[in-house]
Parts: sequence; C-alpha cells; structure tokens
Amino acid sequence: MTVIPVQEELRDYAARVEARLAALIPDADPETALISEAMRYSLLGGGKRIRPYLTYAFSRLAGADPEAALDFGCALEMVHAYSLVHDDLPAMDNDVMRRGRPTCHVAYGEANAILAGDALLTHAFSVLANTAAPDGAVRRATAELADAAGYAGMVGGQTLDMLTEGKTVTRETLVKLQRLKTGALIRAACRLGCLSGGVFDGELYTAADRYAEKIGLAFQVIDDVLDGVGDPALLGKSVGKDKASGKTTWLSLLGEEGARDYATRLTDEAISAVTPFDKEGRLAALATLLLGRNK
Ligand code: GRG
Repeated sequence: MTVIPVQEELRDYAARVEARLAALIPDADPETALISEAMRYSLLGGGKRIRPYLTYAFSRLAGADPEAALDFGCALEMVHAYSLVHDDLPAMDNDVMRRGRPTCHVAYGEANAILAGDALLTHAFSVLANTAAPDGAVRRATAELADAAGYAGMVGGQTLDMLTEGKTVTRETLVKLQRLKTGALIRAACRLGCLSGGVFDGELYTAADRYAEKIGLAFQVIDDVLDGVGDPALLGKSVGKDKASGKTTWLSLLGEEGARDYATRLTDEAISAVTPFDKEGRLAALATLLLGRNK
C-alpha cells in the first residue's frame, strides 16, 4: 500500500480551505463590515482543518467533484468556528485565548461575537445550498449538518456538558456527551464526503460512520490528555481548565497512559473499519496522525 504523506497533504489542503473560506465571506455591506471582519477573524488564520480534510478523504473514495467536497468542507468549518466562538463566551467557557490569539468576544466584544457566531452558522447553510453537488446530495448534506450541529447533536452535547458541570460523571455519560459535542460534527464531515460523491448509503457510508465514531472519541480522549499535559504555546489556548474545574475527563478516569492506550485502541478500530476502502492509506495515516498530535 502507498503511504500517503498525510501531514503535508493536510497542510496543503488546509491552505486551499483557508483561501476558499476567505472568498466565501466578502463584506456584505461597508456599514456592517465589523461583523464580516469578526467572522473572518474567527474562521481564518488557524485551525487544523481536520473536518474538511475528512470530507475530502471520503469524497475521493466516493468519486466526488473536488469543488463540491471543498465547499461541503467549508460549510463544516463555519459551523465548527461558530461553536468555538460561542463556547468561548463568558456565559459558557469564558476563554480568552483560542488558536494563539484573543477569542472573538475579547477582540470584538460579546454582542458582536454572538452575532458573528450566528452569522457563521447561518452562512454555512447558504454555502451548502450553493455547492456544485447534485441536488439530492445537497439536500441530504443540509439535513446531516443541521442535525449534527443542533439539539440532537453538538448543542445537545454542550447542554449535557453544562448540566453535568461540577458532577462526577460515568464513563457512559462521558461517551454520550462527547459523541454529541465533538463526534456529531466529525461524523457529518465523513458523511458529507460520501454524499458529495452521490454515496448516500451502503458499505462505504457505514464504514465512514464507524470510522467517524472511533476517531471522534479518540480525538476527544487526546484532547482531554492535552488539556492536562499539553503545551499551551503549541495549543494556542490555556490548559489545565478541566482539572481546575473538577471535570470528569478521560485523563481523570484513566490517567495519561490509560487514556493514550484507549485512544490507540480506538484508532486501530477506526483503521480496521475502513481498510477495505482505504487503498491509498489516507484514512489510516490521518487517524494515526491525530493520535500523536500535540495541538
Ligand atoms: C453550540 C455553543 C455551542 C457550543 C458547542 C463543540 C462545542 C460546543 C464547543 C467547542 C469547544 C470544544 C473544546 C469542543 C471539543 C471538541 C474540540 C476538541 C474542538 C477543537 O477542535 P479542533 O482541535 O480545533 O479541530 P481547531 O482549532 O484545530 O479547528
């Protein structure tokens, strides 16, 4: 099997995503340029772009038009950026640094950050609706993204997170919370890749779901580890908040070694799920890269 230089490919694809995202948010009106500037501030100049890359990777397996896959990925990235802007607000996590710079509300004020987040979320659906993908794919992708972002997905996970604040949670609750909060959008990224190529069900679609489920959880396990032992300079945000707030995390439940072992097991399962399709080894290499990430 060819070994894909996934780190380089991800970096190059991230640059394409960045350029396309910038083109997708021109100022709507000089008088309201403050909001489009806040949107671009939160969306551009940082971020690993893992979700669009997942869409790209599955779109290749589904034989999609690369432009459709790119715009599907950009829509995902807008939803992701909105979630970070709102998650950082004083009413939520009250974070002042994100991707190595002041968070949106610190830079633009709280009301503008709320609006910029709202505008990123809504604009994502405008981008989706205007992609070059076939109508059926756009309709399915719209439903998938809305469900993943909404109360049955990411917002539901955030709600559960807030409801369990300060309480010890079971492993099952932690899995459920993270499956919604982080996993739903990662699954949507994999599904949108399939959909962009007209694959709406079947073996590839099922494998994409299984891969997403496993890497989504592994991603969050590593995120918990990095919050405990990561380097804030590399991460571009503060660390140690989970411990300080007494939050139950994979680190608190399993310790660093146990958490890393668990993430390794999940990564192996993710790779196995896509082996029949992943002839170029891109998905396997990505899962391994995410397991070893330090930011
Ligand atoms: C709906 C208000 C609202 C919040 C949603 C998803 C979420 C709740 C908040 C995001 C904050 C967070 C820490 C989520 C956990 C998932 C996670 C590790 C996000 C960071 O994703 P990366 O590492 O970020 O892909 P970059 O900066 O690389 O894009």
